[in-house]
Amino acid sequence: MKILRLSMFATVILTSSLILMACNAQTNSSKFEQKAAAETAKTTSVSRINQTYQVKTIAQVNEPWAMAALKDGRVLVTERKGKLKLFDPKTKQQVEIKGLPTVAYGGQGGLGDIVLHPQFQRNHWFYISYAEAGQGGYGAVVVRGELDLSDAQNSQIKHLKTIWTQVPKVQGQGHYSHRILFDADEKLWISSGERQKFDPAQDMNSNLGKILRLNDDGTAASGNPFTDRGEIAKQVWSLGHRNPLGLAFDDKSQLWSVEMGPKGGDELNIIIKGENYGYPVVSNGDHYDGTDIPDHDTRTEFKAPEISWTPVISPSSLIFYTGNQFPAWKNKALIGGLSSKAIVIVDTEMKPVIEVQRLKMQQRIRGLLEVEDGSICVLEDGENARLLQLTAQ
Ligand SMILES: [Ca+2]
Ligand SMILES: [Ca+2]
Repeated sequence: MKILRLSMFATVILTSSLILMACNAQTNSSKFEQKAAAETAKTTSVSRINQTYQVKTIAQVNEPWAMAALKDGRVLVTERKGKLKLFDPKTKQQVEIKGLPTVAYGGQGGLGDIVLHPQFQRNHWFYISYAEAGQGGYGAVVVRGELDLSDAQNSQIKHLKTIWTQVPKVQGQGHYSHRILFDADEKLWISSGERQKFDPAQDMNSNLGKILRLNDDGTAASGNPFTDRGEIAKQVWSLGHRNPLGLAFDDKSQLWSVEMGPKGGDELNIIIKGENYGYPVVSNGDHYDGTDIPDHDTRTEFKAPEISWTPVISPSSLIFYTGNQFPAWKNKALIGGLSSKAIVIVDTEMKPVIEVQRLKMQQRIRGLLEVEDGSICVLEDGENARLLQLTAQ
């Protein structure tokens, strides 16, 4: 009886399959589409990860932009209106650092990124980027200073010196980018946005729309690819960028950048010496007014992104996770997302590079920072934002 039931069941399945096959006897193209979809589903299910995590709130911050970690676990946070705060995630105590310069707050501008010099323990040097007003309009600068935390009641910054300036200053207060990062050789990397002016990204007399490689005093580093093209070009490592808001090295010391696309076409790029990333000539997105920008695959002389997003994620920041609290994220790219209100996890070792997990954060995410114990500090965007900490469950 049992056998009979099973065979009847098998017959039913077989019959349904035949009916399905009959229903699907359409054009060849739809078969190919189904096959492609099945393969995508297979890849996605194989590569998808589901790392668990807990979210803790450390503090309330106002229009924060970036973070840097001290060796003792405390975290520096910049706020766009020109404040620098120091938080202790353990005690939740906070101190405001004194002596900040005047910044051009407005639009996307204000106080921006912060990094510590690789020899910070010895020289106490730190670097901040911010928007300043001047002849011609606005532009980002990078300033080096000394961070004096010796008096806990009177923490301050001293001996500020401007070591780099966006050239030229232009009207408008968008697309500064001004992400800064040190590499293992103590070279200073700056992402410089095209300031919503498009063509400067292809103009070697401007450092807008470029990724730059400098010495720690702001002079152009030796070994850069355009040293024979004038003083500004000496700073340039790569060109044709739009608004690259995230810069990070992977575990093989390869530099990556996330770039906010126009309408569509957010990009994660692998950054290669001397390459042209195509903006504004090509983009997988199009202009906001609906004007077409040819896609990357129409012009192979420009370096195409390793992965691009339409609909967009609005990438604000990028880190590669190196710690042990979240094993499934080890050596993967974590991208903060503004409009996507997410943290997007990308496996850059897969070919092609693939998104493997998306953390729904309910709020626009502005900044990411891995700290000493392998937990991850997360900055929400805007007023009344929270400084969060992701820890293992
Ligand atoms: Ca591009
Ligand atoms: Ca396009």
